Amino acid sequence: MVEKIFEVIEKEKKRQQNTIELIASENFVSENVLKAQGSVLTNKYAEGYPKKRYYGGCKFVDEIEAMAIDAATRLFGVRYANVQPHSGSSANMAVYRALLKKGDKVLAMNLNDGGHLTHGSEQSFSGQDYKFVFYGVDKESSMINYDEVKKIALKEKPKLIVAGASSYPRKIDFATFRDIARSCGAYLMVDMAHIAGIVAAGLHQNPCRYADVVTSTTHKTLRGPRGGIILTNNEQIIKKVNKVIFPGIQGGPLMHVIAAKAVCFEEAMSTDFINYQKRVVSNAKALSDALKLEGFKIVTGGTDNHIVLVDVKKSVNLTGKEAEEILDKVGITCNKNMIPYDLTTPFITSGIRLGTAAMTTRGFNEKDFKEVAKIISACLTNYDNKLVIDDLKLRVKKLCDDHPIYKEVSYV
Ligand code: DSN
Repeated sequence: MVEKIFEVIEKEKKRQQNTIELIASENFVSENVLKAQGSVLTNKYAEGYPKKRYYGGCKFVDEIEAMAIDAATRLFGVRYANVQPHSGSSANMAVYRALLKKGDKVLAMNLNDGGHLTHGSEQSFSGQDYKFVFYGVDKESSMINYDEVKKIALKEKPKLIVAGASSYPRKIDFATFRDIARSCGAYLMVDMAHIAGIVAAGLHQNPCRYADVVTSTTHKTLRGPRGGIILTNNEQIIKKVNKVIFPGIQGGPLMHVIAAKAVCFEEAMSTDFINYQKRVVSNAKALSDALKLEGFKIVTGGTDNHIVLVDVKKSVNLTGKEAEEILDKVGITCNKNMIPYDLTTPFITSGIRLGTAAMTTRGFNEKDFKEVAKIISACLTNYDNKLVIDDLKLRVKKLCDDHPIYKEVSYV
């Protein structure tokens, strides 16, 4: 059985190496992040916070967590950080529990227009425990209409407004969200999970300057281990959040993951990382422009971040589900995604969401993404032509071979 596990890990390693990864929420971590996460820290229990633990032997993990907190606060220019959330979902749950009572009203972006399950879906604890009302995007531009958000906020008077999205390809104006929240007496929470790396690099307005509290995952554009963080400048909020995370909703922190988060925060302060994020954004524009040249309809007409949302229904008369499955056959991985005013369901969808963070880590440049656009176009219009598909597989393989993920892979 153990051998089998390592065999399958080996297969997954090859799958990652031999496919073009366009899932916008994935990335490839550095070897140091992998090393920290695969370390002996996984053996240690450390309920509590640095210097206030419920177990002995925490001298070194205290150092690790203190370094992670310090690096997170320096990276995002914020006073307080909780680095223990196991995921973005538990980070969001902690903030809701810290600021709200069950049944309180929250205003967030609806899922179809780019929101997230934990922003009020009835399938998630969020929609079950709190009364969510929603803003969406403009029917014409598919962009957030801030006047409309304000109108809804003034009418609904929510206790909390959530800004942030998982499939919105444009900049979000957090300063305006702050003004809207103030105008109706609501807290503002920003979930910056998708764009955290772009924020860290100074290429997007930093929500920590405007929001009462900011949550994020650490593994998307930020390129760290899987996990969550919570950031705030408000001492009262961090005190409440800390109590909710532990003992409220989590037990022992994952110290190996916290060490890997610390490594990622430090990496994100480097010039290399800033240049990487510049390439993530310019590569997304190149991919979007090249797809437009191929005749594809891009939701919002383009992108300001790492995401390109493609309306495959209007472009090539396929559902998102079909497009995802067809692309998978030539070695391109992406996910079907609802688009604004979609008439289908989340299992079918009219769109696919593409992201440039992972392949930019592998060294893809604008030319490579133009080639990716051509492969996507040929694939989605010739999916029943075996000769074309075989040729596209070779083109995908060449791009992958030219851009290895890791030089040293003995740790898996
Ligand atoms: N699953 C993540 C995404 O793909 O955006 C969000 O949780």
